[in-house]
Amino acid sequence: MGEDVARDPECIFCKILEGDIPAYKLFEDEHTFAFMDINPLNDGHALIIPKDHHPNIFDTPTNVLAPLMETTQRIARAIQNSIAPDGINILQANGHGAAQSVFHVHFHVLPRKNGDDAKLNWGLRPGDMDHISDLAQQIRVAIKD
Ligand code: DGP
Repeated sequence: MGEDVARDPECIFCKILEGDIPAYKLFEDEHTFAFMDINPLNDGHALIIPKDHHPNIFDTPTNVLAPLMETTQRIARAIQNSIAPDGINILQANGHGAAQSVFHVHFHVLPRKNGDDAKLNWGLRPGDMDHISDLAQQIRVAIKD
């Protein structure tokens, strides 16, 4: 990790990390990066990724998982304090059978609404980018050290 980050040039999340594709960034530190999901299940849906490319949880070293979980907690708290959903699921998918669509390990912070009847395979529908941008700003200001 760090200066010798492993990237996959074909990976969409690596392209975001390289700045080749735009993203609504929420937070970054030495090892992790957090940004808004562009196909949100609900308002405030965010993703947390390591800066190193690892396809899934099986391949991800524990020294990468630890800071990833720390950032996931930081973002979940910020979403709870800003968007104030009825609940939050933390979700991480491995393999097509688990509906993994991007093969760079990531945690979803999934805000939930009472009665949203969300399914594990919720389907990828494009969100409203202006709305996502507004939500990102609300979350950013709620992130604590
Ligand atoms: P999964 O299906 O668990 O692999 O989740 C991948 C998520 O990544 C999915 O909710 C949609 C999101 N996603 C896919 N492409 C992009 C992208 O280019 N930018 C952003 N911000 N999110 C993306």
